[in-house]
Amino acid sequence: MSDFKKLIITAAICGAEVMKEQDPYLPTTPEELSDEAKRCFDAGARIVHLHVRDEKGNPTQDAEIFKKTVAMIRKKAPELIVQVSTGGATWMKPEERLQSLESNPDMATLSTGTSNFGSDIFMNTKDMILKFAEKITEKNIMPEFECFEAGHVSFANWLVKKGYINRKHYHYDFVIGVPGAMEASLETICHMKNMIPDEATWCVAGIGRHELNMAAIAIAAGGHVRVGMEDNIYISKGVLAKSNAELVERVVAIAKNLNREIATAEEIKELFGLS
Ligand code: KMH
Ligand code: ZN
Repeated sequence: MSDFKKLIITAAICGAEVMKEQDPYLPTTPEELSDEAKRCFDAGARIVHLHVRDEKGNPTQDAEIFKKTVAMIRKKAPELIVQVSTGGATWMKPEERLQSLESNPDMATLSTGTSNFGSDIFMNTKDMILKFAEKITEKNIMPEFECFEAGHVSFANWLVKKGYINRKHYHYDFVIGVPGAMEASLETICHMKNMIPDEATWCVAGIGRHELNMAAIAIAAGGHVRVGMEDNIYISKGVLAKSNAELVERVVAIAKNLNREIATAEEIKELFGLS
């Protein structure tokens, strides 16, 4: 298990699935996303997991919108680590998804396998993953392995073993509780965390009503946490969170009660080998 004891909180502030009609508090414009990223940083998040939307509020991987949003985040919260999504939305083609890398982020997600995603399929074939890994490596971006299934952890390990990804440090995100994919449970977390290399770090993103309990388990067990409106829009049963920062504050409170300090951005950059 990694020696890094402090807690890394990632805020997934928008995603590609929730729409403003469902949640009027969802940030979607570059202005709103950058303000929200800053609020989350102030609340204790050190990584922002970023998707963007077009003028109509629909998911897009448009390079210019990513560039504009990332630049605004860097201005408002210069220390925040920016992680762009290469997952996009389920219907997007690989080339479209890869455009986010043009925004010069610190990190990017790398989904390491195909999974069910509600009624859709989130497609990540071996060829696609190798291409994504190559592009991410070319740009010297730190990948976060997005694992929706246990086999995705195996494939991420294989990428490392074969040298397709070669970094100072590896960070895995277990996205659990997506309808049709790996269930959100203590057993799932234990199984997936036992598969990763010793010095790697692991993060849990529990989907929907699983967000809070899975975060609590991860914090207690030495893992790290992702929360935000991409994964869950409620602060309590039937009550929408008014900001992603409320969801971050809630995990900070759990961490404090469990005596886990929140990592600084500087400490994470050192661990991850981000310059
Ligand atoms: N929106 C999901 C289909 C990622 O950001 O890398 C994929 C996703 C993963 O959100
Ligand atoms: Zn995402």
